[in-house]
Amino acid sequence: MAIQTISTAPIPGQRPGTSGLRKKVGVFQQHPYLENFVQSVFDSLGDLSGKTLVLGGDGRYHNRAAVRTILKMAAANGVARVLVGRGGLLSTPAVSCVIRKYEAMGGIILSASHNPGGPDGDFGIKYNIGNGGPAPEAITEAIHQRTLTINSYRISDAPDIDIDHGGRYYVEQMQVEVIDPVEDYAQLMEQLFDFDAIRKLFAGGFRMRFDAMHAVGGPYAKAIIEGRLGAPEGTVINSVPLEDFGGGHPDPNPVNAAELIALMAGDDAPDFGAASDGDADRNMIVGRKFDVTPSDSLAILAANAQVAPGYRGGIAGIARSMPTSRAADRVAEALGIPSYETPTGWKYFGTLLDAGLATLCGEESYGTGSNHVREKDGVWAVLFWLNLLAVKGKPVQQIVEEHWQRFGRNYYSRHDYEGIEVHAAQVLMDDLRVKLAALKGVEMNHYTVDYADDFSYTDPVDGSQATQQGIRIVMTDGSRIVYRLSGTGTEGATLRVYLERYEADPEQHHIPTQQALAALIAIADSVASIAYNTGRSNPSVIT
Ligand code: VG1
Ligand code: CO
Repeated sequence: MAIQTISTAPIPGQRPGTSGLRKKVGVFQQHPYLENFVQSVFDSLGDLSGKTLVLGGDGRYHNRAAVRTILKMAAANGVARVLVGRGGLLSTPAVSCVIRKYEAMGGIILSASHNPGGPDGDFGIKYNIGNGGPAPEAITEAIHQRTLTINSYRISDAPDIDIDHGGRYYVEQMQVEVIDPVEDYAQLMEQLFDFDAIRKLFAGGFRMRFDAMHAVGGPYAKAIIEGRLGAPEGTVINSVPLEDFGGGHPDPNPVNAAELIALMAGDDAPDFGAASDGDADRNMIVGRKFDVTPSDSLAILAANAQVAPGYRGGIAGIARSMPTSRAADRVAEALGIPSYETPTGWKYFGTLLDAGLATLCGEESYGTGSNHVREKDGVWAVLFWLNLLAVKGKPVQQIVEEHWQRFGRNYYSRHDYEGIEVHAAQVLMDDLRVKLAALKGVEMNHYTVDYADDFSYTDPVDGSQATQQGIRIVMTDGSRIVYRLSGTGTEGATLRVYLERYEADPEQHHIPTQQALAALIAIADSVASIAYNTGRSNPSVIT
């Protein structure tokens, strides 16, 4: 066994996006694409001797090969110990949990999250820091800078270890502990939620379907919901992680989780439906014939947080990404706690959680979480809902409608234009920026523009700044249109248009969402000339 130093040359384009570096599998398979990036991560971290790292991924195609390579590179770079999930599996929130519990220096997550997998699908890698959360921009930028100057990487030629059985192994001097991917996470969930109450709920005949979408959430949901909580076998469907997610798109929204939505719309629908994404950090909540929007889910959990033992003492504040609806802000106001508006991506919540300013966080993209870890957490959100349903004893729909009656309803939708030409997307955004100043006071479709700007953010804890985080047009009644380009895609560009309208009157709470937002949708198209710029007359995905 020997440690080898292999010369290499910089590869352009290794810049992490909203959540890590994501590319087509074929790109990661090109030697030394992965090696260059991993060495750049290690080089940016400084002295690794005596340090522990956590390693795991969502099990997608190339996960195993990447785990093998990274273990040999970690050993060659002097890492003392690596905790790796059995089979190379760890959900994103589980990595966060394990980093925190064992006080690791950080962790490497192998996932492209909601992006499809398989040989022609996507792969991804990201580094999480010692608080368990995604590396902040300063670190991802340092990693990217390093990828531009790298000239060698270090790797051991030791044989592969067996990652499919728990136990302690060695690669060179480095200890590798193959851990159960679920155990530490499940223990944390038991501390946060009233498992007895949820067990009683299931024992009383409550029926649920959890669609793990053939992704890494399956083992967690099975072990916790069917195992510890006693839900009948078959409650969790598509529960075995597959390298290609069964050919599906592991994004838990009504479009991609159509199987679950159809089931929940049927006459024999169970009481409760839920789904999680590729790396199990996203969640979708569904009632009988009733979908809950992620922004409402955040607001409802915040308003009812005290039902869960982990939040009985109250919550300090709520943080949401800028495009997420303002439903949670109304709850914060009623509770007399602060609300925070951050750029898109979980990395911006880390400082607020660390400083104790926010307890709950959420994004419109089916992401909800809290200070229990530093990632959004799909299974956590589902357990929170189960706890809520057990305490309230009411159907999902009733809980949501009562929430609207009390706080008003924020009609909300996101329109995605996927795979449009990169240049066309850039032109659209640049043109919008030029128009912003002139929009103030303009009247369109019975709305008047209060202000229009390009969202920039100064972190209240560390003062770091982020600019150009989404163009927003805010109307005098609080309705909003937001435009952003996705930072997680691997092909072309994706334009996201976020639409929100507030309605206080309960008599007006049952309009179909797209109809309720029709005037704003028309304004969004005309201001940005979406059809003209993208050549698309309709979005490819509406959530
Ligand atoms: C999307 C979502 C964002 C989320 C990010 C990572 O980013 O909009 O809210 O944090 O994915 O989620 P973008 O840049 O494509 O809009 V995950 O579950 O893919 O790690
Ligand atoms: Co995800």
